[in-house]
Amino acid sequence: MKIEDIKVYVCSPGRNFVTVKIFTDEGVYGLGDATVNGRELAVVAYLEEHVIPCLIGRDAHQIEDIWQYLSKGAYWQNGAISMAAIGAIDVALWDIKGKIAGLPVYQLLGGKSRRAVTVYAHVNGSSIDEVIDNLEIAIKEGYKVVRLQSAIPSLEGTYGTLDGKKNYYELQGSRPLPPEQIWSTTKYLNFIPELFKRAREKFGYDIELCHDIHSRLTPIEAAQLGKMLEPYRLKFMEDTTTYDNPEGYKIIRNHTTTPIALGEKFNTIWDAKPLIENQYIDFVRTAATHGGGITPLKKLADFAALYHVRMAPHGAPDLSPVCFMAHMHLDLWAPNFGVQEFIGFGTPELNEVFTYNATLKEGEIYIDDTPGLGIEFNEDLAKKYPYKRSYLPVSRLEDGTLWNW
Ligand code: KDG
Ligand code: MG
Repeated sequence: MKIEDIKVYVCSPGRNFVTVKIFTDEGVYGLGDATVNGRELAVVAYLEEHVIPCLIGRDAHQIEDIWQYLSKGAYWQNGAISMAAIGAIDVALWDIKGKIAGLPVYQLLGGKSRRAVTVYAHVNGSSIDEVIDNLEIAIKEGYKVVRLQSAIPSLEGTYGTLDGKKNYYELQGSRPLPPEQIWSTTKYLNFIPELFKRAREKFGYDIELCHDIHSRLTPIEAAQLGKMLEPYRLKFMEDTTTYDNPEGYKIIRNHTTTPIALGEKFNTIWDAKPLIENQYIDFVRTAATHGGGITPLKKLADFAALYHVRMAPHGAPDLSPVCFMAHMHLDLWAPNFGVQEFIGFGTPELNEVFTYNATLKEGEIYIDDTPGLGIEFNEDLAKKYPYKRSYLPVSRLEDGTLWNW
């Protein structure tokens, strides 16, 4: 079965997505997601100029060899742009293989390890009171795991809040250039434990709670945070500090029993290796899109399992529904699955362009047995929603120093 053509589509049905479609000479096609938030067109150029010409005429069944060819064979290995491009090709090839086999992708990975995928919802607010009200709604909706983020008094636009917008999609449309936000670690650390205290006082300990810090702390500050949050028994605190120096995570680990999640920006298993083998982290957050596809994520899951590290794939709105479905298959299979991030099924426009069968019941997502990934992309409708340049914000300390966002 030969690869006949590969097309790349950029659309913005609520937010920008880069979608890859591989066509074969047997009439079967596959879909992949190549979205890198704020750098979308760089991946398109990488695919169109440097990847696609090398793949025409190759055997679509040779997923592993094609992965090695695009990675090792490129000389320039790793990096967010190239791995998103390779990831999209890889996921599309798994989609094709499933369709040819007449099996959903999770069956090709080894079959189901659970009935459905437990997800964590985002609960945000501009004050603790608002977060607590929104948490009550999420619990009533059936979620068993939620991520809590709150604006911090006197800090505009704290990460994780919606900046007064109705949802993440409206928020994205409002950023044609990177907005700047102010950060103060002192104000954050003085404030955030109260959020979790209030949540536990009102709702007890059955609801599992997570929190994302977006690498704003130094390792010792992250250790302080972990200790302060210990009484509230979080499922995990995510991205407390940057991962460029894995030893930083050793400091955090040595001081606190609050579990640690990391890895949404990893684009290779090698990024995760020292953190996993030293048991510095508990959950690895790598996405199929940014980590190079299903092929390396399966290896990552198996490696992580040796060290009791569980998978908690990134599920932000800037990953397309194609990545979401790739995660559903990985999550159903992985024996060491932990939890899947989930921000809802998106806007009506998005569900017009991408169609798939996934049902949320009591905080778990069920998919059906459609062969392949089980997702369709309507490229004609996608044309109605052209690309709009859009950025993540930039963070600065109160004195103007550029900081991690
Ligand atoms: O593109 C960056 C977003 O995906 C990121 O800000 C979201 O940290 C994030 C999360 O945990 O969902
Ligand atoms: Mg995150």
